[in-house]
Amino acid sequence: MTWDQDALRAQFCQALSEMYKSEVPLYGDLVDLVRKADAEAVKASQKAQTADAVDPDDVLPSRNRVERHGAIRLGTAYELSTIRRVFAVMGMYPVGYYDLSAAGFPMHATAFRPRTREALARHPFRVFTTVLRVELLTQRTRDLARRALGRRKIFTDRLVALVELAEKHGRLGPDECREFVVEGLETFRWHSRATVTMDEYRVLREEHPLIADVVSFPGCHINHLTPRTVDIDSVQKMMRDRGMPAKERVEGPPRRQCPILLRQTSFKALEETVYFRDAGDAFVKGSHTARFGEVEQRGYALTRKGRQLYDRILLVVNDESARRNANAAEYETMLAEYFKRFPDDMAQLQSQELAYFCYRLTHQSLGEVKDGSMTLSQLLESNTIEYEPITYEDFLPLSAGGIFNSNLGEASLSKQLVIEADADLDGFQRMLGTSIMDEFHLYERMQRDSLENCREQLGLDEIIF
Ligand code: OOG
Ligand code: NI
Repeated sequence: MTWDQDALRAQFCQALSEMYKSEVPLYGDLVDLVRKADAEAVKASQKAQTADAVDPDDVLPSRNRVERHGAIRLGTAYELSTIRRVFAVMGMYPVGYYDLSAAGFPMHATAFRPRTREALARHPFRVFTTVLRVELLTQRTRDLARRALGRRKIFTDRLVALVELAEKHGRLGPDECREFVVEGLETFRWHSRATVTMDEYRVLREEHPLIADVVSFPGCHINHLTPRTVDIDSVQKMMRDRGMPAKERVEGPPRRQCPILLRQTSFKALEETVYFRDAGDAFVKGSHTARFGEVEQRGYALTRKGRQLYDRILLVVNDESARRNANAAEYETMLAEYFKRFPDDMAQLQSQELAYFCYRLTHQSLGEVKDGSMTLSQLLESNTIEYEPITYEDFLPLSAGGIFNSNLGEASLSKQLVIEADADLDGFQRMLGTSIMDEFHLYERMQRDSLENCREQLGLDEIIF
């Protein structure tokens, strides 16, 4: 068998999904709802063509069915740089920097994910990975965190050995791949026995619930695993109809003809029984709230210009809804109203350079050879070239913030300190041991490569964008 990173990533994600299903059965229910909602959405859009039952698997791109993102929270530079090496074995690399301090979280993050169109199409597994900024904690909490984190080991020795092997040989054999999945799962597994005492947990929690979640356990349990749907409003309705503890509204942009970026909703974190050490090293029963369920719908990747427009509109909506103390329904109305400023038409998104697209030759143009240079709009007008939107493969910190908030309630002694902190990309990259790739750069490259392909096939010297 040949070395296939994409297959290893797919296997790992599948195994993680099975593990999480057994840990959090509500996650399994949510995956079922997504399947139902997608089947209905596909059926509705095909009603004109056929009266037969449709299987969404036959209609949706295969990646949609298996697509998941997860999230983990780490404590130290060693943990971050090691998880980077683990993910690299599966073809997942750090893309994008997310500063969460502005929302009051003493953490920053990146997303590990595949980078190329081909790898994303084969399996787009991604993991949002945050790391604690200990320098933003109060002295007492910092000491506690350092002590607890210094004692734990979140990777098995065998996993680290397999990573070293993969780095040395540039591949793993079939047996090693199977072992890698088994050993890797251990890092993400839930542990109900805390490494701290209940008093220590309380101190951590009082400063911020997320600090307690990062510091108190022997592993970095996956805190949610998110399936992708094509109709999030329908999933949201189903969740609420079934009495799942769903959030009041879907986060992110409103429903549109041309979906952009990312829309997400979630059900609230579960209260779970955990055991804390007491002074005599026996275990006492307590509880912890961290793991939740989430679902996402992905739309077009926006250019910097598009993203700025999106951020501006959202800021106005958030300001105004805060001023008016708007409820969920009022917020929804405001969102729809203000987003009328964001073109909802594929041709406008393309011509105004608000979103990224992949270009290709139309059927009628195949084989045609032209000379010299032509502008992209000439080629579009003459129906020589067509385009399709590039999917947004990243995250939305603001909506992540919303999800964090809804799951963790009120908090924080040192919140002001955190909110006033600056982003620290350099510090993050030092902990990571490598640099982070800029997500806009990746989308731009996909767009450019697709145009370059067209240019070559048409035999042109240049396509003027
Ligand atoms: C990460 C939250 C970020 C998302 O979907 O935006 C995230 C966390 O809760 O640790 O997963
Ligand atoms: Ni998420």
